[in-house]
This record gives sequence, C-alpha cells and structure tokens, in this order.
Amino acid sequence: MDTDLSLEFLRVVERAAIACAQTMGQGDRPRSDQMAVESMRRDMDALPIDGTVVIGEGERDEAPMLYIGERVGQAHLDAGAGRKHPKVDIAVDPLEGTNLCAMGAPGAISVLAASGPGGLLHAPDLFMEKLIVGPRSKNSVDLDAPVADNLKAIATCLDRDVEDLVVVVMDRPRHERLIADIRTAGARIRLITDGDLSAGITAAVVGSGVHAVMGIGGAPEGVLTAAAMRCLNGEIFGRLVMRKPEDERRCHEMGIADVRRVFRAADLASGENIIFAATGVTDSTLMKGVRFFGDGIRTSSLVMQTTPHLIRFIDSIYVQDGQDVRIRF
Ligand code: VTB
Repeated sequence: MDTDLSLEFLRVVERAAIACAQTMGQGDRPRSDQMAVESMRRDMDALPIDGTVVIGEGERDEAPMLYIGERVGQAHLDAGAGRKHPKVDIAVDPLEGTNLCAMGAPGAISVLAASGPGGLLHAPDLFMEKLIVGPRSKNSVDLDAPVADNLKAIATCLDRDVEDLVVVVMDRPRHERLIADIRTAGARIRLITDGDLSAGITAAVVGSGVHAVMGIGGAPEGVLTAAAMRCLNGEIFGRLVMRKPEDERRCHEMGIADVRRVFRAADLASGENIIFAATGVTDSTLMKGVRFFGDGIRTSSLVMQTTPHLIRFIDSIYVQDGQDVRIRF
C-alpha cells in the first residue's frame, strides 16, 4: 500500500458519521447502523483500491454489506479493465457505539483501519480481555498481573499516585470483580455503557484525562484499537475469550493457532503501513460529534498513519448551499 490513501479514508468515515448522526437520539439502533453502513459501502467503491474487508459487519450470510471477505474499491468495479490498484485490507466499524448514537450519548464514532494485505488480524467476533495504555506505561504493565500492580506501575510511569488515575471500564456485570479491584486500589473509574475503542484511543493521548482502559470487549474493536495504538505509540494487550468449544475451532479456522496468546498492538495490527481514520458521531473527548448548522455540516476527525508517521486532528465543513454561508472558526 504505497499510495497515501489517508484523506480518501477520511472522507469515507466523515460521510458515514454524517449519515448516521442524522438519526441521533431516535432510539432506532438498526436504522442508525444501516445509515452508516450504506454510506460507507457506497463510498468504498469510489476509492482507487483493490480492497478486502477483513473486519466488518459479520459473515457473508448475516451481513448484506461490508461482510468479512467482501471486495470493495474501484478494482472490483473495473474488473477486467486492467488497471492496477493497490491491494488493501480494511477493518470497518461504520458505527462504533450504535446504542450511543441511538441514545444521543457521547462516544459514538465511525471508524476504519487499513493496511497492506495481511496487516490486520482476522479476528473472529468474540470477546477479548483488554488492557490499553499510553506510550509511557506500555512497557510496565502485564495483562496477567493483579489490577493493583498494573495501576501502581501506570502511576509510577505517569509520575503520580494511583488515586490520580482514571481507568475506563465498560459497565457490565462481568466486570464486577475488576471494578471492585480498581476501587480497592484507589484509582478513579469512568464507567461507560459502550465504546471501548473510542476510550482506548483516548488512553493513548496525553492530556485526555484517561490513563487506561481495562476489561472485556469485542475482539474486532480490539484490532481497530491496535491500529490506532500503532499510530499513537500506545499499547493494547488482548487475549481472546473462549466461551464455547466452537470458539476455539473458529479461531483455528481463521489461522489463530494459540487461542490463549496475549496479543499486542503489533500482533493485532502488524502491517508496515497502517492507516486509521475516525469521525465523531456524538461528542467525545477527542472528537466532537457531527454538527448540522442549516447551511452546512461540521465534522471532527482523527486520521493517523504510520508511514509517514502522521497524526491529524481534522475539522471539516461541508458547505451545503448558497454563496452566503459564513464559516465560523
Ligand atoms: C463491545 C465493545 C464495543 O459493544 O463489543 C460491546 O468492544 C459489546 O459488548 O465498543 P456487550 O455484548 O457486553 O454489550 C461496544 O461497546 C460497542 O460496539
């Protein structure tokens, strides 16, 4: 993937975010998701790529669009026309935090990651135990260490007390023990209803007020987080959670030999060239949600890549009509 496609991908996530943001707070999750998926699917085919969806909306039989294995991009439309397009593997989550969008709650984003072929783990749709930290703490924590030890290590790396840390955890019964352990250790907690991907990105950015994300969330979101960590120099430690015997079989079929392995960002998103693009649907710490102001639409995005290593916070205004639209800083 030699061509710089980052701004093309930016447009894809911006437009998906705009599409689903129109449904914000309507309480209609399937519709919110559908708007984002349809927009993203349409825009993918406008890209000058020979793309394959490696993380998507599900298996072919359960997802009509952006299913795992689906071919996207102009190469697929030009079939036989003989034009050479770069081969790109793509992980998408057109609306990460469907519930959040449907409720108008903070933290919903449209997101994708891309790499050359084989650069993103084909993760099955299972749960993953996760520990996500920023650059300064990444060499001092261990997924298998007691929670109190990890918090102490993070505090030391960040030159503060455990009581000064903020850990994001998804509010789920499965995290009862984890939450109790963090409380006993003395750290502060931000419980979220959804969206550990958006939280994970935040943990890797200095000044965001979030120092770690802990707990069990989706494995596909873990791969997308890993792509972001590659760009931000943060780290995710992730281990797939086997709940049924079939889970193990599925992993083996997908090429994961050791299902108990602790993956790191460079394992989950191993590609040499990684691109990550996300646009806020609803407000979050790093990105504002989509704003419709009558004559136009304003979006806030994060676009990052490893080669060249570049992080961009992008504020876009789609001017809709009229010569007289005024642009505010
Ligand atoms: C996880 C998390 C996501 O959905 O996949 C979660 O990683 C689903 O978990 O960020 P539950 O089955 O416990 O609800 C999100 O929160 C949103 O897609």
